[in-house]
Amino acid sequence: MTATLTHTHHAPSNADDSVVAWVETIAELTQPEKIVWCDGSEQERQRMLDDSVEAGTLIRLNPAKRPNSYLARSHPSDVARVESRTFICSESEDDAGPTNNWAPPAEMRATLDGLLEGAMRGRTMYVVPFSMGPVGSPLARLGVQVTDSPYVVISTGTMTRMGADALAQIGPDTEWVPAVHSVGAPLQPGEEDVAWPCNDTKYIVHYPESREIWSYGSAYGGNAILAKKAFALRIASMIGEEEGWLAAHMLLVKVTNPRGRSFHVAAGFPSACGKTNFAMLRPSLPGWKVETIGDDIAWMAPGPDGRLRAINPEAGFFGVAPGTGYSTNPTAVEMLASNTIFTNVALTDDGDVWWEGLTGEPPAHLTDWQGRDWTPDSESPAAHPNARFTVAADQCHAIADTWDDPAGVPIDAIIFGGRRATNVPLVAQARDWEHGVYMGATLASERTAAAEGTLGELRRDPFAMLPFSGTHMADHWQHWLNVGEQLNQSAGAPQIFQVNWFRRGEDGRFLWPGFSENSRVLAWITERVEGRVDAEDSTFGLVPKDDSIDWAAAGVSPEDWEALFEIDSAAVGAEAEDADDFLESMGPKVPAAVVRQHSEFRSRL
Ligand code: OXD
Ligand code: MN
Repeated sequence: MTATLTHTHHAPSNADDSVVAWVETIAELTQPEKIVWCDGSEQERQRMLDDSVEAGTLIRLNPAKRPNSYLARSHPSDVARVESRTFICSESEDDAGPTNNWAPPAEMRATLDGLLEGAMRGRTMYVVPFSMGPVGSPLARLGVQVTDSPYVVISTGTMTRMGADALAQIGPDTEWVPAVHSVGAPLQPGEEDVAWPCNDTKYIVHYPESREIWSYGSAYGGNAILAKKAFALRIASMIGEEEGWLAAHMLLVKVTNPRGRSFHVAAGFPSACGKTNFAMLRPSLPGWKVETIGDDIAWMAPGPDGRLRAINPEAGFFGVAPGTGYSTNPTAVEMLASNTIFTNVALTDDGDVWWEGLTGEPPAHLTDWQGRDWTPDSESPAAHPNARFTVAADQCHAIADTWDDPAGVPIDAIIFGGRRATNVPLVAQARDWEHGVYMGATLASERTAAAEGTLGELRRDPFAMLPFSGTHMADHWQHWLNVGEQLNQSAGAPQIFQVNWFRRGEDGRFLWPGFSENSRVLAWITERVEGRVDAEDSTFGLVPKDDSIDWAAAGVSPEDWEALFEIDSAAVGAEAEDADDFLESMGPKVPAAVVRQHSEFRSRL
């Protein structure tokens, strides 16, 4: 046992004792062959990439086509976040609430100790310090992940500010989040490794009181890159509720109108509803500019001036590849031209990558995400529907100059959206903050491939945080109401809106073209913020009036434009009843303000 511990003597001399002691405890439990402290340097990254190619975890893509880029193929059983194996183990079950899996923390600790005992045998344990948010920003938070997956180290190196600078921020009095990760596949002496080690048993566990994360059995995305969903959303939502700020599953953009005035907008959509496409929107509207700040997570805190200021705590994009193409998101396609890790996309015969939606025509032959021959006649898609790209934020040429401003950006508008074939209008503005919180609380969307479950099924996804809230969902709503009270309307507190790009006609056609045409809706939103255009009240909120959106220029017919706002009282009524059940299922903590907004919604019907 002590043999493993000698390795921690290689801890950087400035590593805080609290980190060193924790690393030793985890090493004692998991018994790695060696321990490596990551410094985040280019050389370290290149060495790990080269080693991963040698080990078969990564395939080097053709450097003439895709310089410095790699393909990973996961185990076919390890392809998405596993919400059914994700736990919030608060002392009291009520603090996790009805939307989270819960187990008594002592019981869970015993289970995980059993699984993790010797789990890293034969492997290297990497110590990965990281900062969420610009290093040293007052809004940033620190964490340290240990992991036995080089793929996870490489990914965390892209998705966070990882390495020596982050470690140097941790002193004796610094709070930092410890995150333990093992793929759960120890190697016996002489045993050959596999390309994607993982375990059929999976746990992604959060302890709110001690702010710890423990993950076992998966190397995929949010299950394993713990800085992202586990820290920046689940643990951060707990910290935010205590400290008075918001951890939101939201993209961030800077929008500049033809008069040169800029706005910052945060937008929350459930997973795989096009957040990255929206974050990199190329406006069809002449003279407008949209620049990217983040595509997945926003941390937002009320400032002393009564405005809400936001940072993107991440440093890269872990986006869904299928559906990212020249016609839907040319900025992303250009961003992925080099320095990218792809996971579960298809390989072309000349060593490049392809996925459904990248181009109109698929190549005549590919190797699919599982390494099998593929032709356009094949029955299954060439790329897994949840295939991903991992790329640094500064690869995006639409990145805003303020994207890593340590002070954050002031938010002018907050948008909620989902994938809704029916009922929900193209856009509606909340009458006030409380109404906006109601919009967020009752948000629903059709299920996508980013998580397990039946595709297309409608599910409530309040604040797009259903899989990501570390607290009782109703407490989360109350917290939003509380934060709203600290904001100052006259100083420019954000207005709240709801959008739906996905409404379909009776024939199943999308009624709105989406993508670059969404700039028309975004422009309307900023004009509402400025008070330049009128709106009219409707069941869902304030909707555009007098053709203040030029829908004809977007190629939409007058009938379709009307259908985008149509209210089928029977269908909306049925949905309101479903919302009754949903609010009921949240239990007695549902804020009175949300109940009041719901009955107001019903009475307007
Ligand atoms: C993501 C998700 O990966 O929401 O961003 O699933
Ligand atoms: Mn997400």
